[in-house]
Amino acid sequence: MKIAELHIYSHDMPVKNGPYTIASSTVYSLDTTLVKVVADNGLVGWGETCPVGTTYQPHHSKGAVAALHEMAQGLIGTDLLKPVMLRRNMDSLLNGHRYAKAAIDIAGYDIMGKQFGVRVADLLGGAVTERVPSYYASGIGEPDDIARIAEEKAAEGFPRLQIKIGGRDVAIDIAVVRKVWERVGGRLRLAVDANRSLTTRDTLRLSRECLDIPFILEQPCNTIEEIKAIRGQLHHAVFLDENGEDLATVIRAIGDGVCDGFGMKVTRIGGLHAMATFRDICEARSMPHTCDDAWGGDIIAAACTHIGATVQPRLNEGVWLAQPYIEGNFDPENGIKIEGGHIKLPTGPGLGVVPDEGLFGAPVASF
Ligand code: 0XW
Ligand code: MG
Repeated sequence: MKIAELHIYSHDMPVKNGPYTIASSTVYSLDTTLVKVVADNGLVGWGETCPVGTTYQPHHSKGAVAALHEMAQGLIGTDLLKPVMLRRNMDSLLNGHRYAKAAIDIAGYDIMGKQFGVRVADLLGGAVTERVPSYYASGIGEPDDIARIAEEKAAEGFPRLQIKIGGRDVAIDIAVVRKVWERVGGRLRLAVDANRSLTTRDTLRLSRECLDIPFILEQPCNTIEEIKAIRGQLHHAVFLDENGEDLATVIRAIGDGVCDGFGMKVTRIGGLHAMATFRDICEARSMPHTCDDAWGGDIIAAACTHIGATVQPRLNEGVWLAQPYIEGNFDPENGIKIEGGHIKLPTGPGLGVVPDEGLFGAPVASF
């Protein structure tokens, strides 16, 4: 079963009740990139990659389109039943750009699932749950506003809340964390995500002044080196997110004892094949982790949900979806939704979602 056609689409998604603000970016609308892969037996698979703006990671939407453009012609004829070969072929055509390659990898899994009549979760090792835990991520906000959101999300059934901090006086961030804990302490698990923005000085102060609050400190500083320098003085578990750039870095970070877990993005690591390897590395060292992406619609949401369904429950920190910030779904029938803080694993073959491609207009390129 070989790649016969490849179509690239760009689609603009305004942020519902936007903008969405994190320390590294403020975004009003996100430009997602979709790929439709058609196999020589007529089966169709979809992939998606959607950087959350231009400063969150070294990824941007125009870069995704350009990278896909660069590889597309050389991918025609590649065997879709051999995901390792597909990855090697992509690497032979373009160095790096895992976030763009991920869209092809996801489309490949979608087609493979359809060919064998099984779900992507089962191709990735097997679902351990049909109801995948999610978590809610706030934007940057004032203590009362974020505490109100925390209260709402706890009531909705989210098992975990990620509070965004950074880009201002750390005293305000400390007040946010304390207010949230006062309101919902013990009702959901907390992660405090600075998105690379804190100095080591402010990270130490945050941890020291919130000694009694059991949160995870996510990506506090810009580099692994900064985190490593203060790791021994912190009172909180540390997760890497943006710094977990590839499998080699993940292995190095675990080996160096720099972190206690990861926020991981399916596209950053290179797609579902690499994500399954990451999951297994984490399992070997008992590292909890998320299975997220930075943004995007039903295709990437389904991909994250499928891999998230295969993670051992004690290590599963949840699947974050942009869905609460997006109006509508690409798939009007089986679109991915968070209900009661959890996501129902789609039942159809492959990703189990079929986008209404009329939403995307004409492809920006076809091969
Ligand atoms: C909360 N997320 C998963 C979504 C935003 O893109 C940022 C990200 C994170 O944890 O950094
Ligand atoms: Mg993060």
